[in-house]
Amino acid sequence: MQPTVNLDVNQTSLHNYSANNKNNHPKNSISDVNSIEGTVSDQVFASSLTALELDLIYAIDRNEFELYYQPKVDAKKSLIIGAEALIRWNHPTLGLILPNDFIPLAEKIGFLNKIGKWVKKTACAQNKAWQDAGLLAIPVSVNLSASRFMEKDLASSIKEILEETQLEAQYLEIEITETSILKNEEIVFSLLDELKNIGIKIALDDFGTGYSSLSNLHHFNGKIDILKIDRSFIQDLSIAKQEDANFIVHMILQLSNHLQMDVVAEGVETLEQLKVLQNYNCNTVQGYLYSKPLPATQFVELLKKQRIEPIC
Ligand code: G
Ligand code: MN
Repeated sequence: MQPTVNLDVNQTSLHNYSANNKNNHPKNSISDVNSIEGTVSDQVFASSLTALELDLIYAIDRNEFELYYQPKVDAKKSLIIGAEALIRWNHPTLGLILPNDFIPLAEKIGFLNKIGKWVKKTACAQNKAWQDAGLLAIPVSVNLSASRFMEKDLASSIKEILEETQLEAQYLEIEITETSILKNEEIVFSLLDELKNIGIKIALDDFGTGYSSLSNLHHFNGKIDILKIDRSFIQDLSIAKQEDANFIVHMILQLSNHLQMDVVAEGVETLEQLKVLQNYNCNTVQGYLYSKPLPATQFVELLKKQRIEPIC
């Protein structure tokens, strides 16, 4: 049985990692970890999984997931005003695996719900711990995949996590992609209302990449608080050549201003990009120019300083 995913890791170690490795898993494993929802026979189910998928099932119990945090910055004041929590998988033999390489697998084996809950709970508990330690109080955002919208318990599960971790709702933000919204508008709308009632802010992630985005945006008036301009537009910003990207970003900023939505420019990597954004009055940015996503132990050092300058 060969893993079928294209992993951005050492391929040799991946191929050496045969399905026989599952003998290393604890006995009665699948029932024990209680991770798979549904009534499929454990054995049949287990034998249909790749080695990597099996590993995924154990990753939470083995403490292999980790959240990294990337600051959102007020570039005018050089202040950290938020953070995005991003999941990473520290695989015991394959090393660091990025979400694009395992979230689709998790979705396939019905494990996304569980990972989603782990992410929210960990981000909320971490944020609360930072606040309790007297550090800067900032909202931390988590990413929600399209399929999570189809699950009925989402709002109540978020409420539960907030209660459990004692984090105030204003310090949790949810990032959703516009494509996921366009797919199931009705369900999404009622969910957005529920989340709004809890007091959570909603950001539209990768904005500009879905086709009908601009014309549809006014439908989300009052439902979406923040637009995150996709990094593909930011990458093309230029002072010398006022090309399409400048125009599109300027237009998104004007529109969001009109709709009273805040804007975050994501993937800002250069001072030139920052300059163009600031010329258009966009001061909230996220990207390598300030910081890569960092493990909690390193992010806390940024939080202590509160201020952050571009890395030049
Ligand atoms: O889709 P979303 O915006 O949630 O994706 C966040 C991803 O973008 C993370 O994996 C993060 O590592 C990556 N990222 C963050 N800042 C930058 C940046 O400045 N440039 C690029 N190329 N990627 C970035
Ligand atoms: Mn995001």
